Amino acid sequence: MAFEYAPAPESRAVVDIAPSYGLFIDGEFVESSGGGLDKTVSPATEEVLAEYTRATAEDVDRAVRAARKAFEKWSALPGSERAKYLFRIARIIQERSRELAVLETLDNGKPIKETRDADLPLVAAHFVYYAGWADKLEHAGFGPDPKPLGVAGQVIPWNFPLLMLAWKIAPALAAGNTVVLKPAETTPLSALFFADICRQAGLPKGVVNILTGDGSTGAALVAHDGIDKVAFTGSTAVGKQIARTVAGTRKKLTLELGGKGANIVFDDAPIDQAVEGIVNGIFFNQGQVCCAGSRLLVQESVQDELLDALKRRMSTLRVGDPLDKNTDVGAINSAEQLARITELADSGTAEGAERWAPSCELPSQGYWFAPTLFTNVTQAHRIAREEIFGPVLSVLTFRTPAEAVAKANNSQYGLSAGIWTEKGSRMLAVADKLRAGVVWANTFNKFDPTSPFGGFKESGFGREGGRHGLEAYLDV
Ligand code: TAP
Repeated sequence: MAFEYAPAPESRAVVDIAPSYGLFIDGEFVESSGGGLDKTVSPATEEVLAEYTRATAEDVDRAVRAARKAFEKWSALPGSERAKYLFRIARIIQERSRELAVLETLDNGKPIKETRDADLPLVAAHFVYYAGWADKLEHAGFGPDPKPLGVAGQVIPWNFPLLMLAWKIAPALAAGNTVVLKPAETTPLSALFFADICRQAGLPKGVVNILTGDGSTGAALVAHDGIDKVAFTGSTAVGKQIARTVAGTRKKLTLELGGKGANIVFDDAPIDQAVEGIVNGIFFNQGQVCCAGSRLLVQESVQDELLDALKRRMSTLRVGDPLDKNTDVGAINSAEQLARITELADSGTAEGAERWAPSCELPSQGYWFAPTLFTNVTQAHRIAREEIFGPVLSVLTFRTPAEAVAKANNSQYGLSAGIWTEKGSRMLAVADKLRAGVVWANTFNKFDPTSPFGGFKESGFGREGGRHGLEAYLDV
């Protein structure tokens, strides 16, 4: 049965969204040279939240020029001065975190519990962490006098809009670069609020420029002659296109692409703890996470016990109003994403896997998908190979550690993996053999600004976070 709901008015009141937004170029919100307006909607209610501007190639050129001009002075500032701005940005983010958490939840559809407790604290932590590096670059292990690259063109997705912005902007600025960033078309608002935070922090004009728009804006930015560095997070298909555009130019490139993470549960694992990790691995942010644990590999001897416990736990997940603090699973980000998830899940049934979902009422308005589990999955099934980017878990089994490793590595991707076992020696031995950029042991989806993150194979190259994240923005 479906039900109607309206977002809690008291939470909505903490954020003041303007009816429409311009582009943020050279420290000002300005009109486009002719790109027109698009609408961004709340995926939970389909309510229009605001109109934003679609940047043209001419706007891209204006923003890159502004960033180039600002680069001269910004890169010449002592690192300790750049650090002051980054610390100031971090502090303002902390002060405005309630407002930003509600904004992100409205525009993205993810539960407020997550924006409040995961996204926003991590965003502030990233700026604090890289502020700390700004005056210590010569000690970062990249030689005595590392130089910034210049202007960075950054394109980010919709799954963690403000956090992906922080991952890109904080290290770039700390290293002395200036940036032009394009957020995804379905989630432009937190980047526009971030532009306001840059003004509030007194950041020099042109150091950060925000261009809203669709894929064509991203393509124009990546292709622009005036940028020295491209940083992209998103789908592998677009990542390949970008690599082709950048090939043969002076531009340095980092790509953070898709994944099909294996969460491996051995028979000696603490089952209740593993169940929590599996749920967190695939239902956090509705599974719209590049490092999601979307393939569960369970040792045959504990399969029945684990699946019973997992189904019981999935039955307790609360799906619905993302602004409700008790909600575990929010809305899918867009109608297009919902259609992709639906199509892939249907292929699972068509190819012979067994589908299960707890009974749950989904709201009648908005984009929703119930937490779903597939058993009897083989490695040939599309749901075992393709990134679903939704709350859908594919379960496969194994008998020996060697078989677990072989199945985990049998993927075009290599971004993340999880291991659940009591044995430390097994953790280390298995982790060593997994071709995944991040391997978690007895936990999943844990992030920290000090830790590098990135993929192998078609999950991309380059690392974000930690000392390694600076390297992407320095001429070393
Ligand atoms: P993408 O199309 O890759 O979008 C990511 C970003 O790139 C967005 O800002 C997008 O703009 C922009 N973009 C699109 N085409 C571009 C081009 N030719 N040149 C430069 N920039 C371009 O991802 P999506 O369509 O939102 O999602 C599709 C699938 O990608 C998902 O189902 C999921 O599997 C995967 N995905 C992975 C990740 C991560 S973190 N690995 C993140 C998002 C999606 P617009 O959105 O404004 O068009």
